[in-house]
Amino acid sequence: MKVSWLFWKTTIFLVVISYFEIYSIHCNQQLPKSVLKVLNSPLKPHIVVPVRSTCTCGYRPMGQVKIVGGQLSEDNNWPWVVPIVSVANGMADQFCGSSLINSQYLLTASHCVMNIKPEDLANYRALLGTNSISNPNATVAYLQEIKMHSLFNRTTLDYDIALIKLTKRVPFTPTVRPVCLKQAGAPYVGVAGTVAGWGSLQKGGKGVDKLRETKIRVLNNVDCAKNYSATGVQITGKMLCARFPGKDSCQGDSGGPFFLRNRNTNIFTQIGIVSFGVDCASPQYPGVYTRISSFLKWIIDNTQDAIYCKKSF
Ligand SMILES: *[C@@H]1O[C@H](CO)[C@@H](O)[C@H](O)[C@H]1NC(C)=O
Ligand SMILES: *[C@@H]1O[C@H](CO)[C@@H](O)[C@H](O)[C@H]1NC(C)=O
Ligand SMILES: CC(=O)N[C@H]1CO[C@H](CO)[C@@H](O)[C@@H]1O
Repeated sequence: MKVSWLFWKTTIFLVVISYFEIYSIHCNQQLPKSVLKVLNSPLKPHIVVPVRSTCTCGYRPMGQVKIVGGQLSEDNNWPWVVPIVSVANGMADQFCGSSLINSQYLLTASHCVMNIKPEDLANYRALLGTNSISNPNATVAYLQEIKMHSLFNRTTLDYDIALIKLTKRVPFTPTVRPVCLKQAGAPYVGVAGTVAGWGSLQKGGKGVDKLRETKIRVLNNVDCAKNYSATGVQITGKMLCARFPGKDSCQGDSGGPFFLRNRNTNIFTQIGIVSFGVDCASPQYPGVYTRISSFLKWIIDNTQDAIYCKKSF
């Protein structure tokens, strides 16, 4: 008699559990804590992309599209390319590049911001809506917080990625717009894209006022590692290499975006962040970029309070 009761108790318990399991799968709802305790099974955490707006990422008004290697960009050519300037000396000194990825965050390289202390954030500005540092019409944004990747290595420059949170949400306009981060078509070997920055045109040179852009082509990591093998530099899976003979990103371009155009939709997607190279424009040493496809979850996790445009991921 007792055994039988235990049997029924167990059966009812299992039925209840299965019910909740089925319920949780079909309804995809948050279960009450008590039920979770009973189930005691790891519910797979899923990535929650922050609130989406109806805006379009990676889009720029047509009629301005004009890409020739190494040319001066038209002003407002790239609504998501944002210069970070230092104003510590009383003037705007070009500091690093970045890209607008949502309503309140810029994506840049960790090595750009690794020496900025929280109390020094007031010495920096982000210039929105312009491709020229001296443009008086730029929308000036202030920096609130820097989020570096915890695994960033200053020696190897692995995990060279960081987020800059602005003090306020940025209204999107035709000249201020985020780039998409959706990584369809990775790993991109052989694909050509654009890198844009204000860095020097030659090694050791001074930065330029107006944004410049270059078309470069993605190379596979194995060949890239061979090119770097004599230097002791490690090309890791978190990196992506690209080159174009005679044209490369240079110092000062750091943190800026490397992006691709979808030929069918004319939508631009960022796939890399300018990280490092040995010499500027050296065919022997391709430019090395942070591979964004490796960091989508990290980006989403660290920008939960932002608004993304639809199809950002
Ligand atoms: C700034 O805006 C004014 C007024 O719209 C315009 O006349 C001027 O050309 C702009 N300057 C630059 C550098 O874009
Ligand atoms: C950075 O990488 C080097 C070389 O792999 C390693 O020796 C060092 O411990 C790393 N530093 C950190 C802080 O992880
Ligand atoms: C291993 C190696 O040296 N690979 C390439 C490095 O870059 C030069 C210049 O582009 C190539 O010719 C090599 O094949």
